[in-house]
Amino acid sequence: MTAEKSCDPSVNEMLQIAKKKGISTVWDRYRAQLPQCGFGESGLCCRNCVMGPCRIDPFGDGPDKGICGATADTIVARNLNRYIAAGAASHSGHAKHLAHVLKKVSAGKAADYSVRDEAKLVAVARRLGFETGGLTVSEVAGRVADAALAEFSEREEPLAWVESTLTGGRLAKFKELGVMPSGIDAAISEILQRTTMGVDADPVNNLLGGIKGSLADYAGCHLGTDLSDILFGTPMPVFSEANMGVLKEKFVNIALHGHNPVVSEMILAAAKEDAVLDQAKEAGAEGINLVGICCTGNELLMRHGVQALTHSVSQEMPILTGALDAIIVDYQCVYPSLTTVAQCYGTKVVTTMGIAKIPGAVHVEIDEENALVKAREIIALAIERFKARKDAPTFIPDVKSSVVAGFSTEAIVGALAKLNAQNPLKPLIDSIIDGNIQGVVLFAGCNNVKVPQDSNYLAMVKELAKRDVLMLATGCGAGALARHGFLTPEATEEYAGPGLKAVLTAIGMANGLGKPLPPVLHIGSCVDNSRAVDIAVALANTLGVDIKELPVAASAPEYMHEKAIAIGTWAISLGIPTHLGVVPPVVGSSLVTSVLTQGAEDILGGYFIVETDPVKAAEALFAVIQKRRGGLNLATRAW
Ligand code: BF8
Ligand code: SF4
Repeated sequence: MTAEKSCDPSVNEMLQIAKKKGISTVWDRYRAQLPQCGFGESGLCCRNCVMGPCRIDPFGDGPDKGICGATADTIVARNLNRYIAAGAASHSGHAKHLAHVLKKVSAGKAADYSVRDEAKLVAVARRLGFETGGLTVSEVAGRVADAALAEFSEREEPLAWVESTLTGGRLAKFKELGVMPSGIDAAISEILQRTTMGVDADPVNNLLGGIKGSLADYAGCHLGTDLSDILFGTPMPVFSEANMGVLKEKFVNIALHGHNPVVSEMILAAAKEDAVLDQAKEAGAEGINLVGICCTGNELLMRHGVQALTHSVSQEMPILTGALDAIIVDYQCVYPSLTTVAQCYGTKVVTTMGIAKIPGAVHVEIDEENALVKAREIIALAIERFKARKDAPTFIPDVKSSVVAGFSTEAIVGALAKLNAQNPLKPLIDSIIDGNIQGVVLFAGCNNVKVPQDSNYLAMVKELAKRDVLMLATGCGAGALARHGFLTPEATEEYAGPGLKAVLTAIGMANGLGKPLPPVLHIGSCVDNSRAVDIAVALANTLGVDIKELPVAASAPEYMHEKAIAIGTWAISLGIPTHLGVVPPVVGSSLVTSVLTQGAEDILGGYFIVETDPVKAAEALFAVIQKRRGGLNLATRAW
């Protein structure tokens, strides 16, 4: 029964408790929704004006047009665009927040924050074409922050974070298609306009608008990565652990959840202060144990080795241990149900952002000007809850895996430089050419209640690893693989094919690890999918080809969020074939479906592969890699 819900043993342990106590979880609420609306599932429901809602009968028995005359193709394309706009608003809202922090840092107005990575600041400034000689760190930070903020509104020229980070071939393609965004917010607002009643009824033109919106999302993601690295440090390899076994009964356990390191970095800083620790000890705790959920967790894991508690669909579960004293959230992917479950246990749910409040939570607003003071206040709430529960029994599953994370682009290049200091990419390129590495697949995205948690990731990684495919992972996908021990040298020993194992061992040994690198490199949170692009662009430029010719692919095997749809769309636009393990809500239009899964290949080089069977999906991605190897005149292999 529970295996249908999750492959994670600690989640299944918690589900038993939920059942015993009659606590409703995401899986119960999913069941209550079944059967889900077929019109919504196929993208055929339009609510874009109040003459509606309108729905198109996919079987041709009912209406074939909305009241205004919009067809199935129009409605499906418009709905897809709105997902993309919402995804882009989320990623870029996160980036804009960071840009404001950097701006305040440069003006001396956010004393708790600083530029922790000056080298990255200078690298980003130079990439944008700024002279940095003779300028102070604050001055350079101010210019980068201004350039970042200027990305949002309408400008006369294309987005700097698109133009300065992609291959010439991609930029030429986007100009040819007229999809280069000239402002992130402008692109989002353009989608909202063109999809209102009576504007863009042409489905293909709408899809081009969606591509433009997705490129705005890409810019937001890349900005998010760059600015986080500048403010909080560029990740370098770290060792840590993942899963609910990281909770400690005798500690004040605090989970940090959401996306933006702006809040969680302050909680981390406050938790290290002697006075705060003393407060915890006075309450009878041995210390403060910070752990991460979802992408905030990824940000902390990547930069500080903070242990990962759980991800995405299982975010309610750690509360059932009784040992979680507080969940501090910023925004995005936070289930409102957390407060309902928390009420049964006394766990404090603390919201921190004005745009993201939850009924039943305590709200402590964190501004850049008061961040540390507020962080201390929030930790005090967690300590208070610890005091109340310290003599009560806890049920912490004895389940955790070790993890190696922290593979920023800089960290990967640094590790490769130990093999070839002059030309760090050469060992990787040589391995792809000689076939020890067949290609590279990026795993991204979420868990989705419609898929047994983690099952698709696990099956696909096993299939691809044994066929010598190197993998990267972000977001809750990386989290899934972390919880199941796939981000370890031991996983390379167990699952990698001989070629991949040899390469990862050579890199691991050259870096003093004494063991291979993991078969899947954790490159960060969901905005950090931009790191995968940086690697692909560097490979393409070194080889003198475009991204659409590289033996690379992506997979979102259990995605659910609008952000993931935006990322998937820019991935195919960048020329990366992208697998979706959950059927997207577009099947109500055969035109839109065929453009996204077939036509896009001719136009963009990338396209979606929709496959719910993970082994078949892995086979499809391997076939993509082989086709592209053939295109580069490299030796190919059968499945
Ligand atoms: O931005 S993978 S569930 S946490 S949307 Fe959300 Fe999905 Fe997780 Fe990260 Ni990405
Ligand atoms: Fe119906 Fe057209 Fe209004 Fe959509 S925009 S709800 S299809 S009338």
